[in-house]
Amino acid sequence: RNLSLLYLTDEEYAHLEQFLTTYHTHSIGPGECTDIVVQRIKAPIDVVWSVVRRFDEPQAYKNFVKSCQMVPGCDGGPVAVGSVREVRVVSGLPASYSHERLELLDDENHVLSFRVLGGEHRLHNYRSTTSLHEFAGSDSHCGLNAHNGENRSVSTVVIESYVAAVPEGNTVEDTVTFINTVVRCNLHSLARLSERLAS
Ligand code: A9S
Repeated sequence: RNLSLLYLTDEEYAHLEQFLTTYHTHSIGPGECTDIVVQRIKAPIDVVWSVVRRFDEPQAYKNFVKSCQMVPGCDGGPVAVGSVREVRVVSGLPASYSHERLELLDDENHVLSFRVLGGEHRLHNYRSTTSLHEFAGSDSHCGLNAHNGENRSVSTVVIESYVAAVPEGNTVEDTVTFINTVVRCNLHSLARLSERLAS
C-alpha cells in the first residue's frame, strides 16, 4: 500500500479499494513518476465537490494559482470534458502559466481529472485525478460523537493521484517531493475552505 493510504482506517480502505483500482492505479512509462495524496475533510461531500468540480475556478483553493481563464472553444458552452483552461501562476515559482484540459467530470461518482497540455513550466504531461468519498462517523479518533444527530462526524476523504514526466536534470524523488508539496498544500486549503463553508 502507498504510504498516504495508511491514513485510512481498514474499513475505509476496504470501501475505497475499487475506486483506487478504477481511478488511481496508473501504469507509468520510463522517465515518469506517480504518487497518491490523501486528505480528510470534516465537511459533507456535496460541499467539497462544489469547490472541486469548478474546473474554471481552481484559484478558489489552489494557492499557487493567481487567475484562470477558459480558453474559448468552438461553442463557448459550459465547462465540460474537453474544456481547456489557462492557469496563471503566482510569482516566485519556476512557472508562469499552464494550459490544462478537463478529462473527466463525474458528478455522480465525484471524480475530476485533468491533464496539462503545455505552458511555461516544467511539469509537462502532468495529469491528475481527484475523487471524493464520504464517510459517516469515521473520525472517531477526533472524539466526536456520531449519535448527536448533527453532521459533525461526517467526513470526506479526498484522494488525488498523478502521473508526471520527471523533468530533465531532476530525480524521481525530487519531482515527487515537489508535486506532493503542491498537492498537499492544495488539499489543505480545500479542507479549510470546505470546513468553513460547511459550518
Ligand atoms: O494544479 C495542480 O492540481 C497540481 C500541481 C502539481 C500543479 C503544478 C503547477 O501548477 C505549479 C504549481 C505551477 C508548479 C504546474 C502545472 C507546474 C509547476 O511547476
